[in-house]
Amino acid sequence: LTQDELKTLVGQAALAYVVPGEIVGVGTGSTVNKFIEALASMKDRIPGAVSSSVASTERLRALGIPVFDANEVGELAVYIDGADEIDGRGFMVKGGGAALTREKIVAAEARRFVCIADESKLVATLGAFPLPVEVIPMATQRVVRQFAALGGVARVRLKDGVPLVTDNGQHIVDVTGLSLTDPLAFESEVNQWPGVVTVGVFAHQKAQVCLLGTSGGVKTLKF
Ligand code: DER
Repeated sequence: LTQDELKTLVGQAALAYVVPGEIVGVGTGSTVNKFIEALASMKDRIPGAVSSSVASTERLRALGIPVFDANEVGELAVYIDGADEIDGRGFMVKGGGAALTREKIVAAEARRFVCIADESKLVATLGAFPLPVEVIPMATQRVVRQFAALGGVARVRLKDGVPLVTDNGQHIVDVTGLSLTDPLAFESEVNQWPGVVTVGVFAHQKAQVCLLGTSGGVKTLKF
């Protein structure tokens, strides 16, 4: 099976976790896009969705799925999202799609985080994937220096040759050279650096379930 086929497999499998009659939390990325396509088949059985990005909102609305503002709804039963990496405890690195801040907000609203990923995302230790961190532009160089002090190399993410601007109007640095052996402590530490909006470690907002697309089918991991 190709990676695209594995993403379709887990995107469809995630429908089983959507609670009829309840608004569903929806993440961002190519795997989530497969979930959104599958969700269209259930759109008459749910009131709609809360979205973690402009990109996902556009896709949901294009399929006739109403999108609510997070402030309009209370607790969500489930949040479905992808990951750049996920370890054996359900801790994740996210932000490859530049939506990490709103993803963490919507994830925090949900009782259960169901991660959908192809098998390439499952790792023993987080940190091989360049860690996304959303920063206030004024603080970028200070944050770069602080990561350098930890042995990390932080680079401002560019789009068409200029710094990418997130849905929140901020910048992103991607950090290589880190080995995240204590994701909970690392997330707490970096999140309070001046100028950091969100660090792309999802340990405090970890996944409880991971639907992993493998050549042998969908594996359900529980954390
Ligand atoms: O940006 C994100 O956090 C996405 O969920 C990303 O981590 C996964 O995107 P993909 O499904 O396109 O690999």
